[in-house]
Amino acid sequence: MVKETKAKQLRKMLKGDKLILVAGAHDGLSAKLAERNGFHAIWASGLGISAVQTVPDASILTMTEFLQAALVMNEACDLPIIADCDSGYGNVHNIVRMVEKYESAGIAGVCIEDKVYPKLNSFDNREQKLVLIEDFCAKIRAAKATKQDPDFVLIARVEALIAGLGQDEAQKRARAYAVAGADAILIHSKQKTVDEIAEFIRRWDLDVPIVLVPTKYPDITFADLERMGVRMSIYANQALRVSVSAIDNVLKRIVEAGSTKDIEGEIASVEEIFELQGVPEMKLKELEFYHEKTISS
Ligand code: SPV
Ligand code: MG
Repeated sequence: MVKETKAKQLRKMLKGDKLILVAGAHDGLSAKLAERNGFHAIWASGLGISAVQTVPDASILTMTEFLQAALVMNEACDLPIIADCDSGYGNVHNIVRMVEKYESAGIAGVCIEDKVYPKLNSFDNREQKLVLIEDFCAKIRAAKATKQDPDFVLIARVEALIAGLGQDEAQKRARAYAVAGADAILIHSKQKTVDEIAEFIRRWDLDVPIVLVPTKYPDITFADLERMGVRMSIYANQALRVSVSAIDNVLKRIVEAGSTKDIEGEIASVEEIFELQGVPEMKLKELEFYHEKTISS
């Protein structure tokens, strides 16, 4: 039987009525850990991929570097990858090449946001500049016209609330992007409560699913999201942030204690790392390929 593509899996989830839980990843290991913990898809986070190279999330890395990172995640786990493609690395011509490259690499879907290129992370407190609605609709049309696989997903991200342009502008943009062919609308907010998002959703009456990134309003629960009819919730940077605090904490304690005795019981064993790297499968392959079973356990 032919295996369902990851794009089809993502498309099916998007068409369903269950909340899709998406974990932000910054490398293959974080993608695999998200899979192990029951998430349904991976967000190849622009913030995360930039952060692990210690550069700002401000279109500093190239599309090729972001794609390469998404590819590593795609190979590391069986979950569909949604690539955070920022503002699309340029204009409509860049979007065409972007979709060709991401789709042919087996990425299940991409998300583009209506900010200018180069962009700034949404939580950067400098001015957030948006492109004209018509220019962003042209990007959506270019992406739709380029993709070969009908299941390949295109998410359009509205940054009007982030830019402080208000609810009317957010609705206007979201509607235009849905009409231009977006498969889902990601509405982003940096408010500390859910009110702004709730208001947007109350007014949303198109049959195009809503995606949230509840970083700044962490009180919202899965049950709240389901009640509000949200289709996808992206936990974009928690894995990245915990890795920073965990690494920092352990390294600090080693230096302070002068040995690793006290932390040894708290950190992953080398065997667990081997497991995540696929060493058990590697051993099975050796048994399969060598006729004399001389492989040490
Ligand atoms: C990312 O993870 O890169 C995102 C989400 O785009 S945010 O950082 O909230 O902009
Ligand atoms: Mg991003």
